[in-house]
Amino acid sequence: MVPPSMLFETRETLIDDRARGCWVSYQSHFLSADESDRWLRRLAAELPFVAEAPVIFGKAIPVRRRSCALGEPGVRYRYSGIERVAHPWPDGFASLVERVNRAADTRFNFALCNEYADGEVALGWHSDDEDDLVRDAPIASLSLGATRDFALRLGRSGAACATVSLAPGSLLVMGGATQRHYQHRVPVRKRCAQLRINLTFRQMITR
Ligand SMILES: O=C(O)CCC(=O)C(=O)O
Repeated sequence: MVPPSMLFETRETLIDDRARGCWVSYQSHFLSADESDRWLRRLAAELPFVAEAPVIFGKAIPVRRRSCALGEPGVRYRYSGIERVAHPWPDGFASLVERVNRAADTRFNFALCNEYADGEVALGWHSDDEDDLVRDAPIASLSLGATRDFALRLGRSGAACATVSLAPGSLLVMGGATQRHYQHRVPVRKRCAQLRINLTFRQMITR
């Protein structure tokens, strides 16, 4: 499949790994500043965020990051010992989902929302490769609020091969086999004092 980055000039290609069938594209101004601000304020006020306690080596470790899930009725996502069942898309959200669908050339039925209160809240290296996800479906990541770095690396160890500062209103899309070959993370940025909300739109298997 041709990466969307090849089709739209406003997108930047961060990874175009044809040998492995992986690509990552980035669009800095997917939403206008005004839209992005409005969604940040609304989602911060309305979403039912709950604290995360991922299970690491069999033990639940509470972290400051909070999350919640949005999506179609009954869709759920299990990852790191956590289960998130989708709350309905908020009022007025359908047109935004439609825009994200068009940008990624797919139809998402779920979004995991992560809240980063400030730059101390981070997310370690991982791949989104759980059994609940449709294999090799794209994942589209919409960022609102504080700009935070997002790093990708090939394999499960070593240094980042690509890093991008995710601006408010930006859309990053990871496609093809990216989750099978690459990991990503949002590192700590101690000087960042602002709130960020990130939504990763996903295609979940419905049973
Ligand atoms: O916050 C981000 O930009 C990335 C979120 C992420 O990696 C995830 O939800 O799996």
